[in-house]
Amino acid sequence: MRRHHRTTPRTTRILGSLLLVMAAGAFTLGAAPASGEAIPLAQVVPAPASVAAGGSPYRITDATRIRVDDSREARRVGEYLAGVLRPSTGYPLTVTSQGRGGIRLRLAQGPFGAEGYRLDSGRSGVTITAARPAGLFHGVQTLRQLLPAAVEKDSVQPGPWLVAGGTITDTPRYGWRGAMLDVSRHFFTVDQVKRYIDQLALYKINKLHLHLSDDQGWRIAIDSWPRLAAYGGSTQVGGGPGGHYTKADYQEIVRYAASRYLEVVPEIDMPGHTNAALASYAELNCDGVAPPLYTGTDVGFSSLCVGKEITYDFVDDVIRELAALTPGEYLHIGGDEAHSTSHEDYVKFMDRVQPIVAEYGKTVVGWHQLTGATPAKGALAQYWGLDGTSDEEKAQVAKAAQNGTGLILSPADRIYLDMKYTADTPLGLDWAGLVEVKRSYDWDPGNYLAGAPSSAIRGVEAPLWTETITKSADIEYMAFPRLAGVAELGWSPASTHDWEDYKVRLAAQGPRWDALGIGYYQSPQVPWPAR
Ligand code: TNX
Repeated sequence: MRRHHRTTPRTTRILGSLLLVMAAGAFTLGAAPASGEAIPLAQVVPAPASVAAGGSPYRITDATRIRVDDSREARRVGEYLAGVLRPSTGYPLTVTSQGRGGIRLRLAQGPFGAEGYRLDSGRSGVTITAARPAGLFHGVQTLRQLLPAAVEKDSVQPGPWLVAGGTITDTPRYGWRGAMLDVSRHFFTVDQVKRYIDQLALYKINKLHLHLSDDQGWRIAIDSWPRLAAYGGSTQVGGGPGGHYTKADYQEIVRYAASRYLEVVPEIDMPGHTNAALASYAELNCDGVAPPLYTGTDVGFSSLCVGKEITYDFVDDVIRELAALTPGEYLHIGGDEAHSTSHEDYVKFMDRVQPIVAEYGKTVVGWHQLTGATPAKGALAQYWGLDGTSDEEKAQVAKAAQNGTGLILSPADRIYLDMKYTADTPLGLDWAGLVEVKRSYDWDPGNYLAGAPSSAIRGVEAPLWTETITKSADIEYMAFPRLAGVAELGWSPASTHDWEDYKVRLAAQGPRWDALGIGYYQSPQVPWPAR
């Protein structure tokens, strides 16, 4: 369902990449072009749908203004862009609706969809046109990558600040391009989550799935069941102090994400992965006895009591309060690894709980085990299987997809960001195998799960489970560079998929991450420029 085709023939693109590498080879492989040369339009990650390079570059100077339409949202995107460019350029970059030339953000009808944009660059200016503010925002991320990596620094840099001439026309392949952060196994503060949001926005990720509850911690305040957060949130893996978001904290995350055009998808994992809730309220347990808090890393040992009516009062209250905090369309109810719930109980539970989500106006998302019950109409299943997943399980998911359940693809042996890159990776787990950068990128979501119609594929999502992850530097080391590849799988047309081309574009991100203070894994598979 691609609207735009690459206007530069593939051979030209490959030749272009070769020339780029050869030119750069005079310095170091993949390094920034010599000053005075602009970065090629085709170097962007995720690869744009269509690139037509040519004409004079635009040079940002101290006279450049950011011109926006008279709309609040266009102005907001303009201010965001100014916030990115001012510290490194040292220019005033006034945001205004007056004048000519400069950097223009323009809302207009056109074949852009909800998130696409066109970027036109020439001697007199750069114009980003989109039908919706999200498209302007994604176009701004493209513009950032067309400027030297030093633009990402927070102190004044020499420039020059050239944007190559030409046109990029761009629109995403999938509407769901997600990242999940597990804030339950280890708690992450609002500021840590915001930092990750900023990093996700660089690559046009548009969903932030927060795994808000698990055996080790309940992380969101629920007024009607206050011990969930106060007690159930009081520890984490390893026994540290844990933490939780107040409703105000959570709303601040939602607001910040929205300002970067990401929708927050909250998850309360049920009926398994519920020890923190069971520990907080004895009456939720079938035997009426609260278990102790749990700080280990086992899975599959806890279950809500499917036969007790109070379980559904609890679920109703939690979903009602969480839905009220959620402007987005989706509410994730987990459903994975319910090894302590019988199949019969699991089906019964999901039959009771999915209508509650609908009652509060939200659409169900569940891990793919939900397809073992009866997914509600419109529900999405998040597939986290791997090559070794049994044929029956794959067939069950494919069958649900044939019957209308949408799929979000999160194959564990491809895009679980908590998997180690190599046996030497100091962080992470390896139950799904080792996942180097190439393996993470080199698959096609549109042709991945046999029997699932391609129309069922809503997109991709990269989960980051945090049993071994305790700080922002850990998040960044595991996410970068793999996250950029997931973003490309979700955004770019399948026709652009090419590891040899991608790895050169990816290498050019390294200096940007350095400038942003992102400590990434320097995979030997990628020709990073010398630092
Ligand atoms: C499986 S994948 C889990 C999580 C763990 C993760 C560790 C899934 C839906 N459940 O509970 O944290 O593996 O990689």
